[in-house]
Amino acid sequence: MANLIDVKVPDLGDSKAVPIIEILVKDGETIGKDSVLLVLESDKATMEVPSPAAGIVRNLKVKVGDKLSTGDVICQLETAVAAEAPKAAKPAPTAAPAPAKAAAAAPSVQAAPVATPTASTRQRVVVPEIGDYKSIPVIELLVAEGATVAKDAALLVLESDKATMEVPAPAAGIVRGFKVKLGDKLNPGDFICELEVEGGAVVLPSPASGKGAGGEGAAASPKPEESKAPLSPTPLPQAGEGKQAANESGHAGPATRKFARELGVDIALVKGSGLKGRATIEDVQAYVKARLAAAPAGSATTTSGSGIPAIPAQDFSQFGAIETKPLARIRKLSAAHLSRAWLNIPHVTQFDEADITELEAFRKTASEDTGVKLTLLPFLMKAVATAMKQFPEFNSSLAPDGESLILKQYCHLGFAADTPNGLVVPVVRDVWSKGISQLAIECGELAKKARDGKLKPDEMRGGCMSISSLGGLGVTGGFTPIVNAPEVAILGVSKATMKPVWDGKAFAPRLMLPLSLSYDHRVIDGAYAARFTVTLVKLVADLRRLVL
Ligand code: CAO
Repeated sequence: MANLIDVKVPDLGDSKAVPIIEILVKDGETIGKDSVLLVLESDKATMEVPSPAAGIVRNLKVKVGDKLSTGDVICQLETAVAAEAPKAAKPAPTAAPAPAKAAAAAPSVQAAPVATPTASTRQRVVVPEIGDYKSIPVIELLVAEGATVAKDAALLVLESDKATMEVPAPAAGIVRGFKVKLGDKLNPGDFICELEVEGGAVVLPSPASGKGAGGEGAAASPKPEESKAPLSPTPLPQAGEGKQAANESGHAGPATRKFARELGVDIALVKGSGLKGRATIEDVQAYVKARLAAAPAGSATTTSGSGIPAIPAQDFSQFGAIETKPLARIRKLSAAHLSRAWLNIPHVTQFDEADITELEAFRKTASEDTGVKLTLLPFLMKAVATAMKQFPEFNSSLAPDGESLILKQYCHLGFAADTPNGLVVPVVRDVWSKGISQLAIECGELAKKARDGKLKPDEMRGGCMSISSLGGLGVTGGFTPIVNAPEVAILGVSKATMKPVWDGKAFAPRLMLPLSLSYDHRVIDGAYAARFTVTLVKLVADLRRLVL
């Protein structure tokens, strides 16, 4: 049977009229027990108010900016079982015991340091009284040893299950003896640091504080010391050098902070859209999206999120005149694709030479005989496809989980084509079943389409291996082509040149074609690749082998 219960603000200790900075549920929404209903934020603490039971939110009476005190009704909850309803008269322990404790922390944080005027210039700062909380992890350090802080500047952030608490500086001064580390678990009264102040007021912990983390008693007298350091706001070390902190206040609820930490996002860099510049989960998402979008495709090698430090931006105009030209879409796409492949695949490149003297002679006469312009490329395609049949791992892709190899029963080959807009890789289908003239015709058509920017997406998909031929451009040495993932190998071809080759009796002039075979070493072993190359070289040297 459905039952309506009032959900009230739990015991907030001494805090009154605490503003709502986030509402996480909607009227009519079905929520679970402990789902966070809203977030309250006082000057020094953020508190999430969880639902006391599972049910449907009804009559949500509050809005962001409303100021709530203990016992104020937030909404009603339609629960299935009447017996589960918490007693309205005692909302605090039932509704949200944890935030209640956290709430108590806020005034304590402010009240903990008790100033006792003396001639001393050192103030001792300890963790304030924060209710029943014990061993609260330090999740952010907002100052460092030697930093100059303003009064009330946050020194560090503690985060329990339900609340985030900043510990502020009780006075302006220079941070001394700051030994707290991220992850340290602190208790009320634990020593945080001393503040070297001008004017000389020693701040002792409240009587409830006990011993500090540094092992010094609450009443230990710090040695007087004078500071002439100028006071200025302390930079947030977490914001990172060279990066601009967008959320210097560091305001964010525990859930948002946790979300940001999971994504590796520094909350200080997230511009908050909430009250008082507080960052929300949406702000963290928007920040991540903006960072991803801001990284130009071509810079993926340096800023891809792979942890590789970005290349620092430079103003080239300081060295001379410059012109900025937008990158063509193809160039941007291929830049991102090549970067991914280069970063993900452990490449090995193997160099060899094939004797194409006979092939070249045949190519010329066959061109005349067939009336089809036969370049080297279709011959190489046929030879590569034939070698792939004998070495099927060259015709495979690694399964995304890295657990298996997907062997292909077809052979489509891509070839790199140089176009005015950049590199594209058209794919010739079913190379196993096609003759060299047919391959030459298709290569010619696809190359023309590529140059005219008329290739269809389907004509650039499904390749099993690629050939990158720079021979026509006059390149004579080897090079290291990048495997066109998810393919596992690519053959680079440079310009064939006449060379004296020892035939066992004498040096003979032979036309030698430099080959550069790059392969994915996760899939292909060096010996396997060597055997593939030897086979390929033989096939190219003697075309009769293609029909064996
Ligand atoms: N050695 C010697 N001569 C070669 C040769 C080689 N390896 N490769 C081609 N040639 C010759 C051709 O036989 C042709 O000569 P003839 O006119 O006397 O017959 C001439 O060079 C021009 O050939 P081509 O390059 O126009 O034709 P192709 O079929 O060999 O290549 C294509 C087509 C599309 C691959 C080529 O035009 C091209 O774009 N190459 C660049 C590829 C590229 O950019 N790779 C880099 C990718 S990574 O950035």
